[in-house]
Amino acid sequence: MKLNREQLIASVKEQMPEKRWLHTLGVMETSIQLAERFGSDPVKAELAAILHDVCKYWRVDEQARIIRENSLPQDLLDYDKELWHAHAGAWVARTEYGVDDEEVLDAIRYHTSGRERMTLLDKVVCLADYMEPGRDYPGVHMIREIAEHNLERALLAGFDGTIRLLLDRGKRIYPLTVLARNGLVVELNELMETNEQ
Ligand code: DGI
Ligand code: FE
Ligand code: FE
Repeated sequence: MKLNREQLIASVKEQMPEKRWLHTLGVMETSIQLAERFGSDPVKAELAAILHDVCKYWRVDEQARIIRENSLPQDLLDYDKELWHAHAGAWVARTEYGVDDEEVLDAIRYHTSGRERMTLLDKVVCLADYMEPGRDYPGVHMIREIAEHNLERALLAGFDGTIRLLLDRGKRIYPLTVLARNGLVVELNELMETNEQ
């Protein structure tokens, strides 16, 4: 079903509590800003943001079913349930909302875990999720400040915080998150080397 922007917004809003909808509005606004600041497509960024948490509040067994029955990465099921809504959400965006732009689908799919070679759009949506105005956790001000001028460095600070939290709680880290973090370090080192030349 292909909905226009207003219909899409109304449908997504219906599927989550008010608080999570306010978060989604924050991610929409921040994704557009970051896309404009760092040269990504604001229309795609907003679309990915609208849908990024579409099934966050669906029952977890339903999220697991989507992963099992549609050949999504099965190893997700061995890791924290918080990771599931991103992959399930991309599947829902494609099959229930008719989104066919692979870049947008990837940005939804990897907004929680990240991945090794994140696209500009992946980074924008993932960072917007970390720093939208409603977010309040130690370190968020620093991330917002870094994001004024450096997308990769700000996102790295975000992943580092998540990884630290998972370590402190004795949880496992999904391998894509480690690859995403390492990938950003490599990108930042390469950028520094180019600047030195
Ligand atoms: O859906 P949101 O709450 O807006 O944010 P999100 O999609 O980034 O979910 C983040 C949560 O997922 C965060 O509380 C940490 C948790 N999580 C559990 N295991 C992992 C993980 N996050 C990452 N990046 N990697 C993991 O392995
Ligand atoms: Fe999410
Ligand atoms: Fe989110």
